[in-house]
Amino acid sequence: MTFELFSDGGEAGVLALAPGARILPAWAQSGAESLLAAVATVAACAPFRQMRTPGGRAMAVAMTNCGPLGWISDEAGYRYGATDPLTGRPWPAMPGVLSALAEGAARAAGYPGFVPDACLVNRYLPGVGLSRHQDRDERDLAAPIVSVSLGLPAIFLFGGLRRADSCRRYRLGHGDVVVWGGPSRLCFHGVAPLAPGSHPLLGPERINLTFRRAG
Ligand code: MD6
Ligand code: FE
Repeated sequence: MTFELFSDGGEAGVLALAPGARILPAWAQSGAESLLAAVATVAACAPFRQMRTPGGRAMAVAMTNCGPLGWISDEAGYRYGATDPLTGRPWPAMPGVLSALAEGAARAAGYPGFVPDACLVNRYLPGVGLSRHQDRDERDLAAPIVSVSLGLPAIFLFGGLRRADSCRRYRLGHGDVVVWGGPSRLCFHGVAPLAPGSHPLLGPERINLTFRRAG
């Protein structure tokens, strides 16, 4: 692995991915079952669906959202909206166990006072990945993103501020949390197609939660 031990006053066990971006290994592991129960309540109201890219193709990753705002992709582009286009209802409220986890992880990574207003839930199956992109649809780029990985491990590809910059590879396993902001907030990143496997809690799935300050 290419992790470096965080060396400028961070807590033991916190790893620096890049300036402003940190991995909290296994941070969410002990609470994973309650996080997954919360995700199930969200998905019961706002089902996982494969959104369309602006080019009209179905995304391989299945997504849903909770919180006041949800991330949406369709032929009209990428944006945040308060209404689930599938159900016509507001996105389900963000369960307290999710917002509390995001706030605590952000604090531990040096971003106190993080109050997310959007939680994007991504579901991957073996063979599914996410192509390289920047997260720049959020109005408040000063706030970090908190990313929680559950279930099957994935290789997270982390590049630089230009699309052409080469990527480093990090394995994100069940319960690992990435907190990402400051100078690396707009770095390109993606997820390599998942390897086949089965996780004790989730079976052949990876769930990723990303908490943002979008509005
Ligand atoms: C994923 N994550 O890990 C996709 N974006 O499934 C992201 O695209 C992401 O993990 C911004 C910050 C952290 C992330
Ligand atoms: Fe992203």
